[in-house]
Parts: sequence; C-alpha cells; structure tokens
Amino acid sequence: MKIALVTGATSGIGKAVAESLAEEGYNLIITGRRGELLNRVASNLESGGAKVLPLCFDVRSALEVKSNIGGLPAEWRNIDVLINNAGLAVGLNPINEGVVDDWERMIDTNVKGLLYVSRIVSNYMVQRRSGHIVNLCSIAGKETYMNGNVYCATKHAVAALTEGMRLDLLKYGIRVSQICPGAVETEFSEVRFKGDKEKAAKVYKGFEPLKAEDVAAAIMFMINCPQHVNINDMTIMPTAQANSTVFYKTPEDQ
Ligand code: NDP
Ligand code: 8X3
Repeated sequence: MKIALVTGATSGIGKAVAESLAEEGYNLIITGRRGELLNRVASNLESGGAKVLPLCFDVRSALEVKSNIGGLPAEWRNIDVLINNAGLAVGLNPINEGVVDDWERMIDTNVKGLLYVSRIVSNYMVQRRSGHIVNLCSIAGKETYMNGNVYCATKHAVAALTEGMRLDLLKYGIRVSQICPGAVETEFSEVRFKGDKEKAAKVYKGFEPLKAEDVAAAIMFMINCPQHVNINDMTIMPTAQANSTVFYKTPEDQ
C-alpha cells in the first residue's frame, strides 16, 4: 500500500485530496490543528478501507513538526506522496495598514511550516530514492493583487521553494510539483476575513468558483502520471476567472 501525507486535511482542498487518495488505495497521514474535525475526517476515510494516522499539530511549530513527523512510527515513514497544503490568507489590507500578527501567521504557516515538514519528509524520500512532493501554491504565487501583498509574497516563496526542491532532489528521482489554483470555494475566505461569513460568501457570488474536488482531481492527475513524467506547475482557474482580479460575474455581483 502506498502512503500519502496531506497537511491541512481538516477542510477544503486538503480534505478533498485525502479523500481522492484514499479512493485510489493510499493509506494516509493527515494533519490539522482542529483535533475533533481531524478525527472525524480520519473515521470517514477509514470507513472506506484506508489506514489513517491523524496527527494534530500546528505546522508553525518546528518542535511540533519534529515530534510528529520526525517521530513517525517506522511503518508510516515510507511516504510516497507529500501534499504540502496547510496554508492560509489572513486579512486584506494595504501594506501601510498591514497587521503584523496577520503577516506572521501567513509567513509562519505558508512558508516556514511547509519548510519544516518538507525538511523531514524529503529525507524519508531521499533514503528510498523515490517520492512526489506537491506544493499548494496559488495564482497569488504568479501575480500580485492589491492588498494581497504578504499572502502573495508567501505564495511567490512557495513557487521559489518548489523550484529549489526540484533542483536539490533531482538526483534522488523525487518528483516536485506545484499547483496554482484561482478562486476555490473552501473555508479560505472565511479565514481571510476572520470569521465574517457574509464577506466570505461575497467572494464566490455571481460566478462558479472551483470546488476543492476540482483541485483534488488535478492533483491526482499529477500524481498518476508515469514515474518518468513530472508536472512542474499547473495553473487551474474557474472558467469565469481570467487572472487574480478579473472575473466575469453577473452584473449585480461585480
Ligand atoms: P481551508 O481554510 O479550507 O483549509 C486550510 C487547511 O490548512 C485546513 O485544514 C487547516 O486546518 C490547515 N491549516 C491552516 N493553518 C494551519 C497550521 N498552522 N497548522 C496546521 N494546519 C493548518 O483552505 P483551502 O483548502 O482553500 O486552502 C488550502 C491551500 O490551498 C492553502 O495553502 C491555500 O493558500 C491554497 N489555495 C487556496 C485557494 C482558494 O481559493 N481557496 C486558491 C489557491 C491556493 P486547521 O484549521 O484544522 O489547522
Ligand atoms: C487563493 C486565491 O486569488 O485569493 O490563493 O489569492 S487568491
């Protein structure tokens, strides 16, 4: 049985990818901070026949990552696929009004958390000369939009790290990919707007956004390519979204 590790599997894209991987016969290590939710996701995956190891920790803590991922039982260390998904946007402010705590949450999660996890898992993969790392980047890793400053910077960093990882891990036969989605309707905007559901819902009004399952299907395509094929970078957008800021919405929702 193959093993996949998905960070941030309590909701959205991470949960959908974990479900797709389980359907394809993977055993799963899933992570997130919301323990109860994580256990519920684990039970659902197990009811479909997968073996699941739920690990509740914060990717921002190097110590917690080390004890959870560095301390994996031997039978869970042969990780074939790592989905570096845990991430978030917090706030949407011009740079001069930025909230330092929001900046730190984004940088610590999206960049440092991804690094802490990758440092350990890439070594498991190096030992076996095999593995596939898929990083959740974003259209915000290719473009910068007004007030998105720090979130965009973290995703530009993910893009640079994807390239760096691919270069460094090339000689071990480890595949490294990134996926860059446009608007996906998940808990993302609710987190960005700090629980303001109304503001969050408005983001996805007047057009058909991507669903987490659409992104999961694209990731599964990447993973299922033959061993000699690596998709470096995939951008996936709603048909009604041309770039990070241009949408074709019903007139009342413009
Ligand atoms: P969700 O908010 O639905 O899911 C985010 C996941 O990340 C949750 O499972 C959350 O779990 C986890 N997470 C967040 N912070 C931490 C942390 N410090 N430690 C551990 N886990 C954490 O959002 P999405 O599914 O949309 O986002 C997933 C990824 O996709 C992110 O990297 C995001 O930047 C990226 N993305 C999203 C897009 C979108 O439009 N939705 C578009 C492009 C990229 P918990 O809260 O339980 O810790
Ligand atoms: C999430 C998509 O455009 O809000 O990464 O940055 S966007």
